[in-house]
Amino acid sequence: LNTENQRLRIAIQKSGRLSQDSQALLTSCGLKINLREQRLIAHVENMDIDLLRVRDDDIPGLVMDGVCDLGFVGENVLEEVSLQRQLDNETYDYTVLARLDFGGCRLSIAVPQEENYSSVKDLEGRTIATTYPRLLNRYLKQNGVNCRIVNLKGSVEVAPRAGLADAICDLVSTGATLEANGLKEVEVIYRSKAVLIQRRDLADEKQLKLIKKLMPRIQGVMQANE
Ligand code: PRT
Ligand code: ZN
Repeated sequence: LNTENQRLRIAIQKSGRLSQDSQALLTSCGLKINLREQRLIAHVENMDIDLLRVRDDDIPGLVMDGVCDLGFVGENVLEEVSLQRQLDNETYDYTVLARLDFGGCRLSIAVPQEENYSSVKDLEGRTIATTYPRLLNRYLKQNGVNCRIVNLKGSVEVAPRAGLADAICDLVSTGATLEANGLKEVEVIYRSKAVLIQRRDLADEKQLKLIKKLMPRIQGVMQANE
């Protein structure tokens, strides 16, 4: 795959919590985006940039493999993928260009409300359901606790009620989802925001120049939002 001398490729989430804010930020930076709802690729009309619209989980890998030049993604997904790729002996290099002012959330452990809980040691020997097995495993190791981790891609919050797990480790923003499922937040294991990342081996002069032009605009938009 020849990535020299071509349009800058930016990976963004196709539809989800980061899509609107990522697109709005780029639009505020002056990009005229020609969005056709179902298309994988959206061309930027006034700059040599293409947007690749994908699942958020695919964004870190696309950047780390050098298939996309930049990507907007949550640090939670970035760190999880990065840990997994280290274990799989795959490349996991990237550069963070900016920490953004959206997509804020925390990855937390929650247990049933009626449970007595005083410290992380109470989780010893328990089963925890999560979509973030690597981040959870790192946290448990650092705290010297042994648990069984059940990997679920969705509906994590119903796992305790369904008898699949004693506790969960999931993203929280307002806490309403935990509350609605009879759970309480007991440990925050990771705080996340959306970030803009760049692939490590980007060397094309034109593309680097374009990024140099974009970055002050992004910083400017974020300052104006403060
Ligand atoms: O389809 P695709 O795979 O691209 O999307 P997705 O469904 O995997 O991700 P999406 O769109 O839900 O979230 C994308 C990113 O937004 C996450 O990786 C986080 O970085 C960030 N983010 C910020 C959140 C939340 N806040 C959040 N609250 N992601 C998910 N949630 C969910 C959480 O999983 C739980 O189900 O919202 C619920 C909790 O919210 P509260 O407000 O009830 O606490
Ligand atoms: Zn996802």
